[in-house]
Amino acid sequence: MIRQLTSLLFALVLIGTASASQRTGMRQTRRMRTCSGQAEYVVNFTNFLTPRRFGRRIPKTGLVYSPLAGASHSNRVSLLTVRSLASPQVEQIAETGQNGRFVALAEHLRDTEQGVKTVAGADGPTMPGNSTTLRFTVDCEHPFITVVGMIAPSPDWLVQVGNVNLVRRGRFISFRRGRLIAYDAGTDDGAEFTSPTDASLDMPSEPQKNIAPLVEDDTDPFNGRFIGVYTIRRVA
Ligand SMILES: [Ca+2]
Ligand SMILES: [Ca+2]
Repeated sequence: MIRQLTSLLFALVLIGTASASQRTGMRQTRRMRTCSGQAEYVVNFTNFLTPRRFGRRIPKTGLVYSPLAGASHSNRVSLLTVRSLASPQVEQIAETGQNGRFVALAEHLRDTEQGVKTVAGADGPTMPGNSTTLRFTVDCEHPFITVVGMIAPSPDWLVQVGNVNLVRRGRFISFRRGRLIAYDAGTDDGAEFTSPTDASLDMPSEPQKNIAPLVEDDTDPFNGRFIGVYTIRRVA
């Protein structure tokens, strides 16, 4: 009798579990399907490249992030791809800190509806210890955000978040935070903190190399330490 009762209870538990997981499955399916509308995000980059943090590894005045530029975009667009070659637009940022070509391309892709939703650019550099915020609109078709700037002065070093997806299971995420590391754009072999405006100091990489984390290079003056933090916060 006890054994029969036990098996009956066991069977009931199994049925309960199955229907609960079916319900969860249905909820997840519904969630997958419900991506609709759009969301506003504020992306914040904080620059940690101060002499207090990095001492003599960096110039006495610290290092800036050149005026940050970015876009929200679809999965068919990558404005910057780690382990691929830098585009001429990203190369301009890495070599000069100027984002004109990058912004022009992103605006063209936006205006011709080729996978870019919004384009944003900072008014000026992010000084050592300071923060910069950019605002983006994303929707279900354009849930990715990419933001990039130069570490300046430097040979060709970048700070970036690339192709960050802000939709999870059909919903816009509310918050994301992470560390910023230095990337080598692969366009210049120099290892010194030289002025980006003095092109005579450039040592062009021949052939051009893929974009890669600077820590993978012997010349990394930051020793792999993070050079800042970013947050991505939904505001509407
Ligand atoms: Ca350079
Ligand atoms: Ca380099």
